[in-house]
Amino acid sequence: MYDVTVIIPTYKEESNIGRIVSEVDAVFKQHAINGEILVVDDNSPDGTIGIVNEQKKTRPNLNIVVRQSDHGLSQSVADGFVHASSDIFVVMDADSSHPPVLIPTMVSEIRAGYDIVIGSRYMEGGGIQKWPLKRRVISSGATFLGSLLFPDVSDPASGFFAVRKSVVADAPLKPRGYKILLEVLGKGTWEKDKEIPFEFVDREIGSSKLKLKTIVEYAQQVVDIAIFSGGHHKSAAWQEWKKIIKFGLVGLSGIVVNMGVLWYLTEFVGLFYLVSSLFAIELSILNNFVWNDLWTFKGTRQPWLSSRWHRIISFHVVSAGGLVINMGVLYFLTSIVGVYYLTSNIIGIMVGFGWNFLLNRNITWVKGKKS
Ligand SMILES: Nc1nc2c(ncn2[C@@H]2O[C@H](COP(=O)(O)OP(=O)(O)OP(=O)(O)O)[C@@H](O)[C@H]2O)c(=O)[nH]1
Ligand SMILES: [Mg+2]
Repeated sequence: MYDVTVIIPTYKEESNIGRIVSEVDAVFKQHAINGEILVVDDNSPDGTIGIVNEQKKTRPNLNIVVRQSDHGLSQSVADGFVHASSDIFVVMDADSSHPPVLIPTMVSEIRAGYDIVIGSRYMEGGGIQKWPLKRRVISSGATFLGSLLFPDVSDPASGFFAVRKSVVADAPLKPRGYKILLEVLGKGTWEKDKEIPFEFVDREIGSSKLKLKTIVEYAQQVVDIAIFSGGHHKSAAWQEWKKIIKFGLVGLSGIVVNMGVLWYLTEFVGLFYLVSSLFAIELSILNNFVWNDLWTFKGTRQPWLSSRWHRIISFHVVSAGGLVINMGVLYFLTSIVGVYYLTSNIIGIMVGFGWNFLLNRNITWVKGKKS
């Protein structure tokens, strides 16, 4: 049994594997960590396997799994979880994009009680070196999609992370594609996560394997986790769904208020219908605010917005923006693109809803200390 297993998935890494193995092992020695290095290779046709076998002669803590079927990065890492001989796993690339010096920190954070420790490129202090624009755009897209599921994780698509064995041991992982971390976050059993920043260094040698298929698989994975979390009400992603659903229900209640007030003021008070509508809109916004404040975003208030008036004003500004966006989409799709106006309006409502939800979640009710 080892203290920790560093899992390194490889495919055709003959020019990198020797270096990363000795670097990781040096870190183990420096910090007196009884660590295992587990290379999980997809039967690379180059010299990768031979180099690892050669190094094994002088490094008893180095092991290799050579996979013969179901080729894939995520599958390989999941296989590593099964073959590792320890209770703490660190996953990292072979091409020195991930700094081995962070391994001891990750391990001690797991020991301190965190279930998952993520090496983040997107938090303060982290970064990416030498990436072409195309890679940055694709990566940001992947990160954005992932953050819909895990809004509190800055880099849910990171390939560098540590995880306690119990998180993944019984998890129904469906590994595919490149982003095993998302799968672990979505299907694993965990409560506390921590991110530590690191500077991602692009590979210098060897070839990249990123393809269009990777992007499609990733989108499928996000949908799969979203559906999974709907049936597993303890998962982190479900907490986010719950807010979206509550926000939607509150929005529906707002429509009822709006219609009711419009009808009452026009029929019984005798106001001109557009004047009634002004009151109707304002009352529905107030209705939505109160429900969202007491129910949807309960317990997620940040001190600087802790006064209710700030939140009311912020909610009004966001709602006004949502209305403009809804009408803008309606106009654009109907008059410029030529879409049937009721269809345009459904799309407009959805875009406006997305705007309202995201801005209110991130500005009006900033996640922070409970008040
Ligand atoms: N076992 C296995 N490992 C893989 C596979 N594809 C990639 N890897 C390894 O996974 C790690 C990350 O792959 P990279 O190709 O470096 O991916 P990337 O960092 O997104 O792209 P680059 O810019 O090319 O570095 C490396 O250690 C690869 O050798 C695969 O299909 N099977
Ligand atoms: Mg790489």
